[in-house]
Amino acid sequence: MNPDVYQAAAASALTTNDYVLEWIAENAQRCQPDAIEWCDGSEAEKRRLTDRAVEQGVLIPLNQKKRPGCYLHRSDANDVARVEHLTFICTPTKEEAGPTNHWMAPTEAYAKLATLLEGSMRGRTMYVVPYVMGPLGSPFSKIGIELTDSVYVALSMRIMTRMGKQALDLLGDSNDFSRGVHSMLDVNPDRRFICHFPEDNTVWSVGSNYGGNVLLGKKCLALRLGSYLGRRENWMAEHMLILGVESPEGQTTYVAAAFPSACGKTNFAMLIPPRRFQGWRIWTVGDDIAWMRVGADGKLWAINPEAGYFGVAPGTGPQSNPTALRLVERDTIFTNVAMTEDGDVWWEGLTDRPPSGLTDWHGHKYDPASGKPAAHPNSRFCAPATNNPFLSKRINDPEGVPISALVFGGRRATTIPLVLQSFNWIHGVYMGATMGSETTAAATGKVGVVRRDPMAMLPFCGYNMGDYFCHWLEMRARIPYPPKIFMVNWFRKGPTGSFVWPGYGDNMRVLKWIVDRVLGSVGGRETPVGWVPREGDLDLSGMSIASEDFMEATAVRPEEWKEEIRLQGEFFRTLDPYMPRALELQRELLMSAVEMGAPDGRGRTP
Ligand code: GTP
Ligand code: SPV
Ligand code: MN
Repeated sequence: MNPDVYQAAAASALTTNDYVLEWIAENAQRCQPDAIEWCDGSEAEKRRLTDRAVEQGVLIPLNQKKRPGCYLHRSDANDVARVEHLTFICTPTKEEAGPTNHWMAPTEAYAKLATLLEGSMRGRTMYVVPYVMGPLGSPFSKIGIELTDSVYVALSMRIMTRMGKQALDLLGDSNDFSRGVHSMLDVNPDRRFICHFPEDNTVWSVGSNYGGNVLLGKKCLALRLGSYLGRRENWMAEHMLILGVESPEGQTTYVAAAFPSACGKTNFAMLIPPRRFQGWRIWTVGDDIAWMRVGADGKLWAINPEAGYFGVAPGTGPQSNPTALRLVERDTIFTNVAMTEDGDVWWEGLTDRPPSGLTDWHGHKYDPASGKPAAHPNSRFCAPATNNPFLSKRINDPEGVPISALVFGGRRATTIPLVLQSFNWIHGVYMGATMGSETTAAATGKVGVVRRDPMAMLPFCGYNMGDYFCHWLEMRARIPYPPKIFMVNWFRKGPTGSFVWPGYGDNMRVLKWIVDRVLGSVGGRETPVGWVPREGDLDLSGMSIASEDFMEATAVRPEEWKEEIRLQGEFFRTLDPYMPRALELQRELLMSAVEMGAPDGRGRTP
């Protein structure tokens, strides 16, 4: 490398931290950038980087009258989602990564990626992106630095995290920061690897420029490294939204919910209650990730480590998520959505029919007769949390918020009722551990097949899934006042193949039942597999749902459950010999209960 490049970088350094400076020198030596630029997080820097991205064609300015500060990015057509088969947990032994993760030995992974990174930034700028995950000054928070040759990543990290000099100021001369190295290389799937080194608090990501693969604070640090650190340090890093339910009397109950990718977290976190629930408000704390630990009061407390939303665009419309539409009115980077004639954005579900004169996500003229979507099914918006009119006031609270209920949910056409309350913590952990969901476009691969996705963490757990279950079970002893645990399913289908529950805003009715169960103020029906609301327990007023649809939505059918529990057992066997015995015993208990239960599935009434 031209030594001047590093000299110049050292001279403009935003820190005197030798650990940071040495690490940058080492990576600059390897990647050979033409320039090194420290990101301070300022407005001037945002303008400069945005102008540069536009010049390079990385960002396309949208209609600035309609969408001030908004830009469109079109990713490479082969680089549109997370790549789980190219994502590796690089622990010293394969056992530590466990049977659900792809594993590479650390020495092998470092060597392989070092070769790929050799000279990878020639002709490019290396951006030094310091960031904080979590509120500044919170005991929960973690500091990371990402070195990247993508201006799109630098600008997106600015939205998604508390990015800039403040992170380095907080770090001081400490060595306790997460080290991320990212190079797009030539965006070639054959040279694409996302490697995590939990023991070194390090991630190296090459060959992609897409979302969860490259915004290293998000899935890589906040979930994969985070879950590993959480186990070591007795806290939990979860793929969960966090919301506050405020009653008309002004009492707020906080709920965290884990749904797999593209299964409704952002929508649920921004729910607008139906008219019937006048005076009720849902406040968003987070829409994707929760870091939770036990507070001095013995409750479980959560923060959202992120500062923005990287949300799914398709399906976001004025009916489904009006709040999200307000989020993306300004200062938003869109990826792989379609563009209208007048430089606005469009995606399937924004309006009933595509406007004429659309440009599709590839940048070609859109032909509605093609049968293909105009926006990629995993197209996304990246918007600052401060755009959210219903952002929780507690968003920067260093202590976070106390969690009263944990909710697990998947996309299941059959079997799983609208809502189910667990009998106790172990049963709740069992519900999370056996979660299944039909696959979506958020990851590459076949869409629509049921796969087990424990706690929605299958792609994000940074260590052995069996040990992760143990960690969940062991947390019970550390939480004197644990949250109640529930399971939901917005996606059950009737005999005609359509959803039996309308979902979206009407999910408020289920949320209200959950909150009331926590407060102990509403009844339910005990079934062999948990508690469900009876028809009168759920407030259905002001909505049109046929009684048989409600019965279908909440039905617990022994025949379906016997098969479900059998399949859950099959999944557990794939985790042997790491499965905790408590969960297998819970499974057997549920199976016996189902076998003994009332054949009509009606169970007992309290
Ligand atoms: P990630 O960002 O990938 O983690 O996804 P997410 O869990 O935040 O999912 P999101 O809220 O973006 O929703 C994904 C898709 O599910 C969208 O197309 C929504 O329209 C759809 N969806 C969300 N909530 C509901 C619901 O209650 N019912 C139905 N039928 N669909 C829903
Ligand atoms: C997910 O897939 O769960 C996401 C999007 O939230 S990504 O950041 O690409 O992982
Ligand atoms: Mn997610």
